[in-house]
Amino acid sequence: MIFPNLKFMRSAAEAHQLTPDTGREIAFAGRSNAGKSTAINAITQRAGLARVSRTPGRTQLINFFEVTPDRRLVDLPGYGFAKVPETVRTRWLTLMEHYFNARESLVGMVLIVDGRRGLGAQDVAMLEWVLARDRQAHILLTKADKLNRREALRVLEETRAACSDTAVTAQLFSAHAKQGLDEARSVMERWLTET
Ligand SMILES: Nc1nc2c(ncn2[C@@H]2O[C@H](COP(=O)(O)OP(=O)(O)OP(=O)(O)O)[C@@H](O)[C@H]2O)c(=O)[nH]1
Ligand SMILES: [Mg+2]
Repeated sequence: MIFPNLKFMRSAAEAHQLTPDTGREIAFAGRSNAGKSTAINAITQRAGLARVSRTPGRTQLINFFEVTPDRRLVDLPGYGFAKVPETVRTRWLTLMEHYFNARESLVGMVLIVDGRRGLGAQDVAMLEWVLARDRQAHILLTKADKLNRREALRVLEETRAACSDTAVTAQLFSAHAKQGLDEARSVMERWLTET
């Protein structure tokens, strides 16, 4: 296990509440309900650490978790939910723009994509955001337990093809079936340690 001392640090609803921008951090982004919090819990083997929401779009906060004093995991609020007021959407955009524009310690983004849906327009926009800032990105095609072998391979191929002009990598993942955990961990370990 590479996250033995993981602990919750704080939630931020506004830019001034972000943790100090030092060291390195990895952000988990994705559509609401894609499985971000579940993926963080599975990868870190800490059930219930990042809250799993029953109502999509509930996590409108940036949640910071400390790996070691200068290494963090960040659970970003999801996007793409239909039933939220315009004010909530605007607040999301303001907070996320601030985060991506300012955050020096962000080394990479793990993009959580529901394997049954594949990459959507907003996922592509997120990837473009991090790539424009010269950060790394890795896609987890999650809920793979809901796909048969042929469907899983097809979405993996399509995703890799969509990213073929970039250094973005992609893998199949399932928190429920514990599929792809080590592959995801090794990418994250590399990002948090490489010089
Ligand atoms: N079958 C299956 N369901 C999953 C998997 N991962 C997550 N889920 C389910 O998907 C739903 C959403 O999971 P969350 O982890 O709360 O998703 P989220 O992306 O954090 O959602 P927001 O915080 O609202 O943006 C929950 O009902 C999970 O149980 C998986 O690997 N397989
Ligand atoms: Mg969540």
